Amino acid sequence: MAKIVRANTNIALIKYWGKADEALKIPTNSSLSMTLDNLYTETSVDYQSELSEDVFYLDGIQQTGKSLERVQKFMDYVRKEYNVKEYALITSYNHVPSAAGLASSASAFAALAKASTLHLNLDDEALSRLARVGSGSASRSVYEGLVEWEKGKDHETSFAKPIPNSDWPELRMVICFVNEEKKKFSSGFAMQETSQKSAYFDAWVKQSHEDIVTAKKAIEEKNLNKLGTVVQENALRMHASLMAVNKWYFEPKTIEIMNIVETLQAEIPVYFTMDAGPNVKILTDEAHVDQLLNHLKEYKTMVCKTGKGLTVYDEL
Ligand code: 2P0
Repeated sequence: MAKIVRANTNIALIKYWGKADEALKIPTNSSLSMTLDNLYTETSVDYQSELSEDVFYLDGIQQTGKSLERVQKFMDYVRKEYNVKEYALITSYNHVPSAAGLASSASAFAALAKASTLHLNLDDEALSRLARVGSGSASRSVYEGLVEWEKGKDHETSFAKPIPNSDWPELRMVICFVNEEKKKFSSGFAMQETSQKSAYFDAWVKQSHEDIVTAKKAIEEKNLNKLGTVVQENALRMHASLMAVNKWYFEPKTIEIMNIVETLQAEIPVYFTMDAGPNVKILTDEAHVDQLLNHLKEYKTMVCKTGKGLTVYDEL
């Protein structure tokens, strides 16, 4: 029986937004993320000589169309890169609401990168590069805790790695579910529109280089106020660059939660970030979670800690 690989999803503290190379998903800026502990994908890949194409089941349902094509394209890349001859039966369970800006593609392609190459025993750097080809943010889900994806300049140099001495067990990410339906438009499309047409794109790229430096310094100092401030600013900068091409992911509840967090900031360290969807994620620490949740009673929430990197286990 094929082994199962679990990959946790990650939330960017400093966002990836824009590609220098569309096919290989080389980004225009480095990004920094927190791997979460309880939103994950579990995947097994069983190569079978009798198959004439890859077959992909997601949450028990055989996939067709775009969902299947994206996985087949990735598997074709694995076959070519690592000289694999067979097609595979791929079975995946997503414990992340798909396509709602909760980065399901990050955990999905990190798990698939490892599950499709178990026999090759690749190191984490190679797995991160491979996961990136599936989905940029997946390069970061290879690792536990706080992670930096250095943009690099080509396939060899663009991969993620753990941030040294960044162990921060008190850190929490509170997810506020605004809408778990499929997002309005894909992040790939939104990134492309922004990088090609937004008057603010160059400024976004330039500023994000500085934001990475600030965030890494704050992590080194374990300074939550400093980290949270740059995290929130960076998210707003990303969304501002997108809004400048007449597109946004925010819904009324997104703004309501942003306002609640802003008011609370006078008292406690809480900072919001949003991705390619309307859901809000709030960065805080263990000591302030209860007070924060008291103000979010009318929303569905989930409290996450930092989570592990890729894990492999035998089928039960
Ligand atoms: C991030 N996002 O850093 C940013 C912030 C969304 C907003 O990475 O095109 O699914 O597959 O490389 O990784 C979501 O984009 O995009 C994302 P592709 P991906 O988390």
